[in-house]
Amino acid sequence: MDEVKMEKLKIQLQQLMNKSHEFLHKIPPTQLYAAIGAVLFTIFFFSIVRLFKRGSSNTVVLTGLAGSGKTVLFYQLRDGSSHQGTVTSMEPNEGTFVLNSETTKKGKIKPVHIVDVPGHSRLRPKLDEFLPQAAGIVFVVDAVEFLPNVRAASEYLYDILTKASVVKKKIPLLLLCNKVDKVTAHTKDFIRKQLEKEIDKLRTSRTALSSADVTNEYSLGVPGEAFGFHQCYNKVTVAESSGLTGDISQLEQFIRDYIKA
Ligand SMILES: Nc1nc2c(ncn2[C@@H]2O[C@H](COP(=O)(O)OP(=O)(O)O)[C@@H](O)[C@H]2O)c(=O)[nH]1
Ligand SMILES: [Mg+2]
Repeated sequence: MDEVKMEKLKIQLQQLMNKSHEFLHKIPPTQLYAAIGAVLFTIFFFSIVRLFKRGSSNTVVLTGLAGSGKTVLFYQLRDGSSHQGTVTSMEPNEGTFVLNSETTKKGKIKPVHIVDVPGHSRLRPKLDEFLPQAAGIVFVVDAVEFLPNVRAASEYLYDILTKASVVKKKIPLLLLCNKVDKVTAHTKDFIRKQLEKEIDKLRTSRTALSSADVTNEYSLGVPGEAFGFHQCYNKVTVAESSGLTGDISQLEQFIRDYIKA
């Protein structure tokens, strides 16, 4: 019984083979080659696209001085709440998730990998670990307690903007002026200008120091011109937020500008 079935199947298969053979013979060879070429090209094209997709990062690094509000922002992005009082600042917070504001959207959304790296100097080597794989850097500044910290913030920002891994890959940076819910918060233009002034001062003192020293770092700005963020190799933009009230739309926009959903 089984053998008969097999025999039938064999014959059917043979017929099919013959038919396709005939069919192929009817097609002019040039058309055949063109078809094969098209198929091969398509396969090639899609493997290249896949390669690039895998290479593109979905990491955004949140950094800045301690107390600027990174951890609160991290929780706002993930959960849509500030987790007041349960926040500690001594370890990097890390997570891969779909932004809370996007969870109601339909369809597949690409999750983002957010790393909150504490500004504590002891943990700064952590930053070197995460920066090379970043698609974007968010430098958080406390817009209220800004002036007492302007020097420290500028030094930290200077270090980031001259890192080879950041400059070579032209990683975009968002200067995020946080805590704008407070009336005493400085404007983002004021903050940008003050940071530019301070970095300008650092630039002269640091190049004087390191000219004979190791120079694997990159220099900032244009020699002989006052420093401005527009001179940076990487794109630097300025925005405002309040992690406390959940006003983080400009931050989310930045993230989605560089990590397509
Ligand atoms: N008014 C106000 N306070 C904030 C805001 N974001 C954070 N804070 C407060 O600033 C302090 C430091 O926040 P945290 O997220 O721990 O800062 P981090 O050290 O950068 O992680 C906390 O007391 C927060 O409640 C904000 O948008 N507005
Ligand atoms: Mg923190």
